[in-house]
Amino acid sequence: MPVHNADIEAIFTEIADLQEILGENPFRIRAYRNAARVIGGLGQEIRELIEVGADLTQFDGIGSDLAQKIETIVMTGTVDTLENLRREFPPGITDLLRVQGLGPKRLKQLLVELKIQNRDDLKQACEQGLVQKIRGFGAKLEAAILVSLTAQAAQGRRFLRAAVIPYVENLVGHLQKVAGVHSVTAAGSYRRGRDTVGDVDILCSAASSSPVMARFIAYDEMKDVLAHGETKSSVRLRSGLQVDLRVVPRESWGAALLYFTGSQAFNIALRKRAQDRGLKLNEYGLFPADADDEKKSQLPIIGKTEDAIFQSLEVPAIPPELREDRGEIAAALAGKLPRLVALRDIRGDLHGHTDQSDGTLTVEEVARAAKARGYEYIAITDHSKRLTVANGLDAERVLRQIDEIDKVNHLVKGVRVLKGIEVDILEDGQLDLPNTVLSRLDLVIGSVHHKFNLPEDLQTARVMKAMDNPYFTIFAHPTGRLLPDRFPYAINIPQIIEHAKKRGVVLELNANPFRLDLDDKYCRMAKEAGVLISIDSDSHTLADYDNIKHGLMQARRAWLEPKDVLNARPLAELLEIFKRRRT
Ligand code: DGT
Ligand code: CA
Ligand code: CA
Ligand code: ZN
Repeated sequence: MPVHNADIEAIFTEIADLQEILGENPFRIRAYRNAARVIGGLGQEIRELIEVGADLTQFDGIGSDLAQKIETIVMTGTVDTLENLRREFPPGITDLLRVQGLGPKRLKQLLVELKIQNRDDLKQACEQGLVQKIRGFGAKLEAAILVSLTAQAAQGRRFLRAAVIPYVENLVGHLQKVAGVHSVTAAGSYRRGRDTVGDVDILCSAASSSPVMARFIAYDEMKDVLAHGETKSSVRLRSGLQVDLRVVPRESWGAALLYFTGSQAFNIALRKRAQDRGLKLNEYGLFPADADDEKKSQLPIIGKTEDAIFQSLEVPAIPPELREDRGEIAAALAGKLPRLVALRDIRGDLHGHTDQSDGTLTVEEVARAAKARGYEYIAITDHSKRLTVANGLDAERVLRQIDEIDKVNHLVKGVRVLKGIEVDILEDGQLDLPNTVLSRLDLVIGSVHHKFNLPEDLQTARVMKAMDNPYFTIFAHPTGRLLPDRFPYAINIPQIIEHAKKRGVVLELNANPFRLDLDDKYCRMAKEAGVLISIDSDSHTLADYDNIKHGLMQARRAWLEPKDVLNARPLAELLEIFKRRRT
């Protein structure tokens, strides 16, 4: 997950808090708090500054030591100073620091006097009335802590987009049934196709809002109603997912959809475009800038569809996946919006497992599944022998599988089964099978499945060495992240992209919704460097072949066009690329 300024701010604040509990040097503590504040207030993402090689010591309160730590956090998601401090405390300490009303001083009292280890302990102590008895606490603070603990349980997490799809579809269906409803759709980060969503924003247009609100509140997955108004409500579902609903009149549908789809940064940029043209854009529509609020209702507004608003602003319509203020408005104005890759462009899938390793399908079943999807080709890429937990293949079993694939290619017509392997990259950058075996295959996917904790330079060198092997075709799930919370291992992706370009290696966008690796930003970086991306399902079961749609969403967010995607190429071209790589 990319590190945002808010993450760095939170880490520095936690370091300061923990040092304060330990009674460490007040000047160091203040330095961390200062830096946290400065970073929290920056208008630009630190990780982007680092990407362009900016000097972080230009900012107030950031010396070379803190600059170093910031870079480490951006690369790895954490820093030793924090990890070492955390080891001095019970594992629940980070959660406890987030409880409102508890500064480091009070938390220290709780740790010492009540031996509190985590939120559950604290909740219990509050319920037993032990907390109010501590010097300086009192009944009021105890009650406030209890409220904060309850609210916190449901907050602060992001949900996998793929995991909320069933809820969204179900809820949209539920609301569509209300009489007088015209359109219902999910907006927000969900519509933009982000890998995770903070909450779901549902937009509805209807003649009257109250029946829609009533049916929303009566939805049977509902747990808490957080806010309930005439046109706007917020609820929490039993799964913990927050859903915001807005009901708007039909005349404002397009304007509201545009606004609530966001992103916020995109909205600001588009509003500026409106201002520059003497117009005012908000969630109700597009107005002359000088219209005051009273007269507004009488003016003809443009707001019924997103397209109508884009047209009035003389901006070609920008797909939701691109609305992040990453240059899409300028590209649209220059007539250079990408023709985004779509499912119909995908001609095959190059990463999938069979029952020979940890999958469930036979080679023949894989071939038939691919044919049923209308694919031109499908690759079998089982694990290699080091991955014993997945029953990885040794040389002999690979050769047997090659024979089997030949047989299936005779049997099942109309789709080509490609011979591949997902070979482990060993710690020294060697591959887990000899080249004499790899040379018999059509393609070789390389993966890091162990030794995740190497320092960044060694991890990067390990993978680059593996890429030097002429049989190495695709680098799979390059950062190893697992959503929503396993950080990527430390690896220098810009350097990997550069090396991939040099060697003609393809990078994977693993479409498993827990991975989506490379992410959208790195895929775009690869595209710009001229490195091909392979969007692969990494299937272990029949249902997994559908993962491709999650991968496509990220590919679109990365501005990828069919020409940037390896498996949008016809078979003959694909085989040519594989062959070229080996010579
Ligand atoms: P999330 O929920 O964290 O995954 O991200 P979003 O983008 O869905 O954000 P959310 O749910 O807070 O708001 C939905 C959209 O509403 C957001 O993308 C843009 C719009 N929006 C919300 N607050 C503001 C605001 O203060 N200014 C502007 N310009 N737009 C906003
Ligand atoms: Ca949202
Ligand atoms: Ca929201
Ligand atoms: Zn795999």
